Amino acid sequence: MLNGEKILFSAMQSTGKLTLGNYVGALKNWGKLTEEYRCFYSVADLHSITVRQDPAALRKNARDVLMTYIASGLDPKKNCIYYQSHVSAHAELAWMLDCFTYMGELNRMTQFKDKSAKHADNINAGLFTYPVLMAADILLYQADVVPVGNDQLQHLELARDIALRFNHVYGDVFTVPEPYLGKHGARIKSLQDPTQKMSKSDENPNGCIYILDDHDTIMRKCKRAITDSGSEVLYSDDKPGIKNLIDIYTSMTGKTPEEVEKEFEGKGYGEFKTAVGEAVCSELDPVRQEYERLSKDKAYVDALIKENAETARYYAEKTLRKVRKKIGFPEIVR
Ligand code: AQP
Repeated sequence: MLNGEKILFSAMQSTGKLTLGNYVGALKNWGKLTEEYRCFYSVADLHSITVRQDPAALRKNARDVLMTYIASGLDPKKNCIYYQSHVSAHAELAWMLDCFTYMGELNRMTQFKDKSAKHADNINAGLFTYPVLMAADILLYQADVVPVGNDQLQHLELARDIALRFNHVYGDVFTVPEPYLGKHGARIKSLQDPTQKMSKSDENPNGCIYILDDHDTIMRKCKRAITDSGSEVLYSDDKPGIKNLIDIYTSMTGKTPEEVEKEFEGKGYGEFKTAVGEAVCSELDPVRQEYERLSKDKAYVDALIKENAETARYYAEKTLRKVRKKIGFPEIVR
C-alpha cells in the first residue's frame, strides 16, 4: 500500500517491437488500472538479455517500448514508467533472493524448459534464474497485485513462495503479491500460425501486427492472415485462423463472438479480414501518431525517463535498505 492505494507492478521485455498481442493482453488494460492502483510499469531490459541482443537494437527497442507505454495511454505523471536497468536494486535484490530459492523450484519452471528448447545454443544461467529477477521486480515495490497471463502464473507463485520464505526468517519484510484477477485481454495468435501465440521475437514479421505498424502494413497483414477451409465466419476451435481474427476483432470493437458471427453471416473471409484490419487500424493509428509525436520530443521524453527512474529508485532503495539490514549486511557509511 502507498498512501492508501494498492500497488500494482507489471513489465514487458524489450526483446523486439511490441505486438498487437502485447497490446490486447496487457497494455490496453493497463491504462484503466491507474485510477485504482499505484502502478509501476517497467521496461524489462535486464530480462531481455537472457537471449542475445544487438546493443543498438536493444537500446532502440527499450526506448520504443517505453514510448509505446505512454502512447498507449499510460500517463507518466500518474504511473511510474521506467527502465529496469536504471534501478540497480533489481539486480541486487535478485542475488539475495537467489539465495532463498531452491534449484528444484527453478527446475520445475515450464518457461525455462520451453525457452531452453527454443534457444538450445544459449541455455545461460540468466534464463534459469529469470523467475528470481521477476520476484525481485515485484517484491522491491511491495506490489499487492501483478497482472499476469497464464504463462507467468507459475513465476508469480514462486515470487509468493520466496516472499513467504523470506518473511518467515526475517519478519514482515515483503508484501506477498496476488495475481490481478481483473479483465485480461484475449490470447492473440500468430497470423501465419494460429497454433502459436503472437510473439515479438517471432522471426516471421507477417505473423505479427506490431503496434507501430503503419496503416497499409496492418491492412496487408490482416488480408494475408492464414484462414481455414470453408468460407463461414464462425468462432470454433476447428477454425483456429478465423477464431484468432474474431478474437482480434472483438478485442478492438468490444463486440461478442456471437455478434461478429451474425455481422458477417453470408459474407466471405475477404470482407471479414478487411473489417478486422480497419478495426485494428482505428485503434492503433492514434497510438502510432502519439508515438511519432513523442519521438520528435526527445527532451520531454528524457525528462520523464529521469523523473520516473528517480521515483522507482526511491521506492526500490527503501525496500532494499530494509532487506540489507534484516540479512545483516554492514551499514553503508555515507
Ligand atoms: N499473443 C499475446 N496475446 C496476449 N497477451 C500477450 N502478451 C504477450 N504476447 C501476447 C502479454 O504481454 C505482456 C508482456 O509480455 P513480455 O514482453 O514480458 O513477454 P512475453 O509474454 O514472452 O511476450 P512476447 O511478445 O512473446 O515476448 P518474447 O517474444 O520476448 O518472449 C505479458 O503480460 C503477456 O502476457
